[in-house]
Formats: sequence, C-alpha cells, structure tokens
Amino acid sequence: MTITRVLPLIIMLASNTALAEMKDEMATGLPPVLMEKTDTSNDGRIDRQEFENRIIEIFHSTDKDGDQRLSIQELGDVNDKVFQEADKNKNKKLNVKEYIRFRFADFERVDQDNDNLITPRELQEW
Ligand SMILES: [Ca+2]
Ligand SMILES: [Ca+2]
Ligand SMILES: [Ca+2]
Repeated sequence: MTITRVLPLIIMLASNTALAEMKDEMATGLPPVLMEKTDTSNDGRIDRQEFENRIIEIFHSTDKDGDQRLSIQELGDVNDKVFQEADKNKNKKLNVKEYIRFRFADFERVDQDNDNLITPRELQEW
C-alpha cells in the first residue's frame, strides 16, 4: 500500500475517534429513564414524544424548590461542562426547555441506529 492510499484511512479513523469522544462528552451523566415508566404505549420502545413527556415529569420531580428551574445542586451528579452548555442564558439553572434539550443529548447518544426509538438493548448502553 502506498502512503497516499494509507493516509485517507488514517484520517477516517482519527475522525471516528473524535466523534466518539464528542458523543461521550454530550452525555449528561444522569441516570437512564426507566423503560416501564417512559414507554406509555407499551410497545417496548421509547419514542421521542414518550421521552419528552417523561423528561417533563422528571423535571418537576427534580425541581425541589418549585422555581421551575433546575440548579446543578438539584440535578446532583451531572456533567458540569454539558450543564453549562445547556444553560443558554447562563443563570446556572435549566428551565424546562433547556432541560429537555439537555436530556435529548442522551437520547441521541443512546439511539445508536438513529431510528428515533430507544429499545431495551439500547437502554443498556446508557
Ligand atoms: Ca413506546
Ligand atoms: Ca429549582
Ligand atoms: Ca434506536
């Protein structure tokens, strides 16, 4: 193999690694949603709407002081960098819209075949 044929392969491998790292960074660090609580249609899959509904429920149960915003303290064990990224207006709290967007980073990371459904097998990879 000549160097000109090897180079594109190396570049390809390098960019795959970069992508994997980026995906890891996107993970919120928060525990997974529960299939039985989230899959309201009982088809064994979590679609985006079911996920969003569940995330809104979690938002309200996590919001201990009821100010409609989640602080990093309320969230507990969370990826700090990702939190700051999600906190668009930099008030150190996530409103429900920011929180939904934040949690969808996990959805997209876990949905490995990109069919917008999370299966029990994919959920194991959370
Ligand atoms: Ca479902
Ligand atoms: Ca709060
Ligand atoms: Ca999927």
